[in-house]
Amino acid sequence: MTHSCSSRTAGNKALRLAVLLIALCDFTVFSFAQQPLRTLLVGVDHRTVISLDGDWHYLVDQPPARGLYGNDGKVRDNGYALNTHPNINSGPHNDEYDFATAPTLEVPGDWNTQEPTLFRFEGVVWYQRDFDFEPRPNTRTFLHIGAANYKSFVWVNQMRICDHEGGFTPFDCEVTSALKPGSNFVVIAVDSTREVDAIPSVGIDWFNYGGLTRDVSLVSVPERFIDDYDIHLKRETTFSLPNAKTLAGYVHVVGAAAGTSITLRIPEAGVDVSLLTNAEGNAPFEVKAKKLDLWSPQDPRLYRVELTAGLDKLSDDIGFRDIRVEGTRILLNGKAIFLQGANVHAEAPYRTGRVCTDEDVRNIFGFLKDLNANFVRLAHYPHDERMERMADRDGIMVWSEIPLWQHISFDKPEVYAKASFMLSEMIRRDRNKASVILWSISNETANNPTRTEFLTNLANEARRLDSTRLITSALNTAHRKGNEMVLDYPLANVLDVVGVNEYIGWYDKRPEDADAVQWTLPEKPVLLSEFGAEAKFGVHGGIDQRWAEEQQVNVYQHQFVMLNKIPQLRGLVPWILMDFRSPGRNIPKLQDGFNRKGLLSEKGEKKQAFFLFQKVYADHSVGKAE
Ligand code: GCB
Repeated sequence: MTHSCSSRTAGNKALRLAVLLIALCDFTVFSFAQQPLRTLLVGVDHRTVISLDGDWHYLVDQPPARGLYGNDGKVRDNGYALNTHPNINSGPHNDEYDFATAPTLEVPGDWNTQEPTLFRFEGVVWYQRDFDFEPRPNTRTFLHIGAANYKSFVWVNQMRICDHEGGFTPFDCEVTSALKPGSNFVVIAVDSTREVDAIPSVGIDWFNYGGLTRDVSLVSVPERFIDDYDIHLKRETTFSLPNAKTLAGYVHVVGAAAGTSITLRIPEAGVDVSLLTNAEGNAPFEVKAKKLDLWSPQDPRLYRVELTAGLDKLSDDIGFRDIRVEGTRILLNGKAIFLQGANVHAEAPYRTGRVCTDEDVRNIFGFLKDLNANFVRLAHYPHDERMERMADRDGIMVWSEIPLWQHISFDKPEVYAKASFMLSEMIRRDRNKASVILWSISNETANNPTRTEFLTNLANEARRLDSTRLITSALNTAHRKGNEMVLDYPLANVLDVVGVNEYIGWYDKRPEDADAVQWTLPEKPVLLSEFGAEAKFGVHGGIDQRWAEEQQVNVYQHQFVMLNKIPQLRGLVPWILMDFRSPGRNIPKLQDGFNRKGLLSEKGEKKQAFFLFQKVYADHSVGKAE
């Protein structure tokens, strides 16, 4: 396996540190070795690829998954991975499986909502598909997997190609030497088993959809190819609109000798420059655009950016903007903004299941637009890249998060290594998306020194990887002194923007108690990153009747009284846009396996609270930009 990610930026040092940490950790007990971040082709959705989406044969490997794990716990390369065609009808009897006649699942897609017997299945499912391929000389080919939840083990033509841990980030495995002319096959074992030391850990409030949940493709590139680039508006010490014309970043070419020339063209911005790679194949640059319109929700301007390195050509659509914090204000292109948003899980509207199609994404953004939102928190893990693409086009600002969600083993170095790895994957995939303004490093973690050290290190890594964005986290451990809610613990010091989650009126106290609550918060921009109450669409009653739409509205109205008294409040992010599956939500007839805090039901039915926010956002009646 080629490790083509060389040391080109300070960020990469952090990445290598994470890789080293992973290498140092003894994973043999788990029979799993996370491999270093491989190429991870940036902008892969803008390349011409051979799609392997469609029907894949599958076999279920019920726990303890002896098809995948041997008695010693190690991954078996000599079982289903071989995809032999056993003698079923004649001759000596051998293996008892057969992909060729096995049923199929559609990729991308979770297995839970495709096959009723797999609805509650958490464990190992084996996927297999044949494909034709004609290798071309002087090219390299990668199998790109948009995401597979949670661990993946990949074989091509019986050769073990790679492993990956993490259910929400993409990975590439080089398959050049495994491919042959004509018919080939790929086998992927996906294990969705929850583990205490995984990220997320075992207790989650969403549905653990398993499978090859995002697009799978084969990507062929010339021997020298662009694997990574970062093209952004240069961050000056102070922002000035007339001077905001300089673009900066790097383009990295795998296999390039020092001095290899790369062209960077942005025709509509009057940029056409030749860059030279250094010994690491990296070409850092700074270039002045002749004219540049900055990206904003009002004008989500994207530029066609063309990169050429020898035979490799790639174009991407990129917006340029400046995001920073000044005191308690958030400034976009120098102007104070207030974020009017909603939380979103990657739950497909109408059909349920994991979001994986253009239509799912269009539906979600349709709801956001209808709500008059300018912001979305993509909870609690990186979503399908289509979401950020749509956000870029639609002018919706994004909070993107790694799945460090409650109950994390902060004391374990291997858990830190995983977290740092996921952070690198998330940032690498989306650093060229103008819509993404916030990287979130965690959600709701207990306040103690071990966690604070862990998250401080992670925040520092995020900053090293990307110094152009703001770092945040959703905190829920404010302590109460009478009517005062005080959030004063040290983690807030390392964040640019502080996310506060609270459920006064639902988990905590009565809705009207919010009116008297006074918050003591850090002198930083604060987002109410979660607040809300459950209501079942169609249930009506008094304002104090639990599950009634009227009560959900009542909770929010009292919240607004409280929130209007927080001077540094810079955003509203109700929990949550749409009801979502969560197997722990077991109140029959009301929840039926869904968290009902949505402003809409999973069928897209608008509850009264949806209209409340629609109006508040249209009138800008809660919260101020400065
Ligand atoms: C929270 C969590 C979120 C849950 C939500 C709830 O604090 O961050 O993941 O789904 O509360 O509904 O309980």
